Amino acid sequence: MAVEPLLLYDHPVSSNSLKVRFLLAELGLDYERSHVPLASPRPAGYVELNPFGRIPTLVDGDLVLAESNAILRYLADREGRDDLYPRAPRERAHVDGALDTWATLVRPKLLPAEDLAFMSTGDWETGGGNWEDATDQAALAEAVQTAHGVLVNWERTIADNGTVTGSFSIADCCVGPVLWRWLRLPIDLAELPRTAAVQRAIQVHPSLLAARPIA
Ligand SMILES: N[C@@H](CCC(=O)N[C@@H](CS)C(=O)NCC(=O)O)C(=O)O
Repeated sequence: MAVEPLLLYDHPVSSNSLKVRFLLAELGLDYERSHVPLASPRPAGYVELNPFGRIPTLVDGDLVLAESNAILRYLADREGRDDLYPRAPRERAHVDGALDTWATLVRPKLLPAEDLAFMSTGDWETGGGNWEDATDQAALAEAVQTAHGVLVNWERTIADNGTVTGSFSIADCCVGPVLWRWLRLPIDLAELPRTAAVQRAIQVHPSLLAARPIA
């Protein structure tokens, strides 16, 4: 019986989609991509598949899975990659904690600066905005300060070897795309050496580059 290829509904500029492409590259899995426009409303067929209309969604045979972190967990488990998502409860809890911390506490505080810097300056379908062109530079500076503030706390939760949890895992796939995007924002990470080390490692990671990041 022919095995259907994985199908990823994604968008080239979406950081949540890039997370999944980053892991798919790391796992060496083939997949097809279906472009979902960021403009609202989303195509009706997509909303049928994913009622919240958010991007990405992964289809694996009869499994339809939304939520990028759930997709990361699923794919690592599917491929039996305990190194990327450990089975041992304590180690798994550490990675799960990192994923949840990022999604609930860190990511929401970084997004406003990205919106101000890029949403208003570039073509969001193709990326390419520049923070220097943002009209409200004072608001952007304040949003960057807020982001720095949350990263001060995050810094205290991560490892000191250029990974989030001590060895490369799906937590790095989760945070990588956003830290990569922040290379294009005016933030000073001099006092956050662990965060800066993760950002440096991600920047040259072959699987991130294979996932073709654009910003
Ligand atoms: N919690 C969801 C969030 C997905 C999400 O918000 N994706 C963005 C693109 S990165 C999106 O769909 N934005 C369009 C919108 O909010 O309407 C996940 O992790 O997959």
